[in-house]
Order: sequence, then structure tokens, then C-alpha cells
Amino acid sequence: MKRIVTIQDISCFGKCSITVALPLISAMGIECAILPTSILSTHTGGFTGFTFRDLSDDIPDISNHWQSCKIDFDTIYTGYLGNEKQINYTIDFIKAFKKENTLVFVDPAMADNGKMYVGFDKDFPAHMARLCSVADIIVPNITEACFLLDVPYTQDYDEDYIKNMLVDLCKLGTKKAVLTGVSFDKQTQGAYFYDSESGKYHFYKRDTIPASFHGTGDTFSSVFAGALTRGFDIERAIKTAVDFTVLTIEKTLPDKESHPYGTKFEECIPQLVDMIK
Ligand code: PXL
Repeated sequence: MKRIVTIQDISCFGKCSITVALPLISAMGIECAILPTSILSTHTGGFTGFTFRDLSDDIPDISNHWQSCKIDFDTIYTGYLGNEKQINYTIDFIKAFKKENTLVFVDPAMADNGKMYVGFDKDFPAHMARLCSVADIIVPNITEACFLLDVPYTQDYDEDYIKNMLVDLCKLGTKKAVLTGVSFDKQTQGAYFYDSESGKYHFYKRDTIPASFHGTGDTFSSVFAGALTRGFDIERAIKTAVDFTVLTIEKTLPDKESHPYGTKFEECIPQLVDMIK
């Protein structure tokens, strides 16, 4: 059985990070270990007054114990990290656990729609960029890519702009990059992939659904990391992750008002099990 460790926060209510990764990766038939970096009462989007318990100092202790038990992982999948310290410890963790065939998958979850998430300062993207430098693959949305590259956010771009952005992201040190939420027309959007070693690009898109839900980036990343860990080729892994994410949005759309804090991804788990057969 393959094994992923995911390093990100627990948002106790609201659907994102570990509460999305754990059920989806498990449903894909992959063992999912967790390294919670902080505990929040809710995610930081759409709620005010949330609590934040910083678990940074547990990261090296957990890492040391796991090393003494000779525990290893096929994939290290990182998501939302709350501060510079968590990023530094996560980089140490990767250095300690990365072996020849380990996949280091970094979702630089920190921003969307042109803005950083609440709680991050202007120095944070540079720290996230250091984490990207030790990744095999990163999966920023366009806002995150702009912050990582320190370029102004724009929604007005063409295919050359996206291709150059992917090349620049790989210059941070990662081998591969996927930009999510790429849209060249009003009707469609998708994920654009680049492999700096082969020079290969791949774009997979679907019809745009005019709604946005919290945690869909984590759904995409969890399924994409799971699909790669199962050994799917890049085309199939991207298609599986995009198609499943679209499915969760379609499922939730009729209940948008009562479900603003995440998607009803749970009801789509049977389809995920079918998609990976
Ligand atoms: O979905 C990314 C995410 C993860 N964790 C926390 C968040 C967010 C996005 O806002 O606030 C705590």
C-alpha cells in the first residue's frame, strides 16, 4: 500500500486542508499519515474570530520519532502552513525523509483572487518560495504564482504569459509546476502543466462554473497527489483531479447558500473510487 504524509493545518470546522486530504486520499486506497502544523477553529476565509493554535514545535519532535521508528513515505504533500517557522521545519522534514523515489508535492496555499489569505504578511511568499525550491511538483493558483514570482496579479493574460510563468516557477527549483484556475475565455478553465526536464506542457480544461467554494484547491491537490502516488501518468492525474473537483462543485451548487464553507465532496467519494479503477 502506498503511503502519503500530508503536512498542513487542521481547520476544525469548514472543509479544507487535512479534513479534505485525509478522506480523499484514504478513498483512493492510499494510507494517509498527517502532520498537523496548527489547529484553527475554522478556516480563515469567511469566518472572523477564529482561533489559531501553533503546533510548530511539535513538527521536529514528530519527525524525530518517526525517523527512530524508520517510518517512510512515498509522497510528502504539503499544504497551508501558518508561518515562516512551519515552513522551515517542513523543509527540514523533507530533507530528512526524501529518498530517491519520494515525491515532494507542494501546494503553496496562501492566496486567491488576487489577495493573500488573512494572517499572512508580505514576507510570507518568499518563505513559501523556499519550500517550492525543494519540491518535485508545485500546484499554485495564478494569485499564488504571482506572489511567488513577485509580479503583479492580473486576470488579463494569454497562453504565452502562462507558459512563461510556468518556466519561471520551475526556476524557483521545482521540477514541475501546475497552474490552476487558468482561463483564456469566459467559458472554460483548467490546469496548465509544465515539466522543466522534458520541456513538455499539457493543458486540461472544463466548462467554467460561475461559483467559487472554499477548499476546492485542497480537493484538487489531494486527488492530484493521490493519483500521482498511485502511479497515474500526468495527463490522467490532472484529468482525475480536475474532473473530481468539478464534480464536487456541481454537487454543491444547488446548496450554495447553506454550504458557503466548503463543498459536499463527501457525496462524491463513490465516484472518486470509480475514477481511479
Ligand atoms: O484551503 C486552504 C486553507 C487551508 N487552511 C486554512 C485556510 C485555507 C484557506 O483560506 O484558511 C486555515
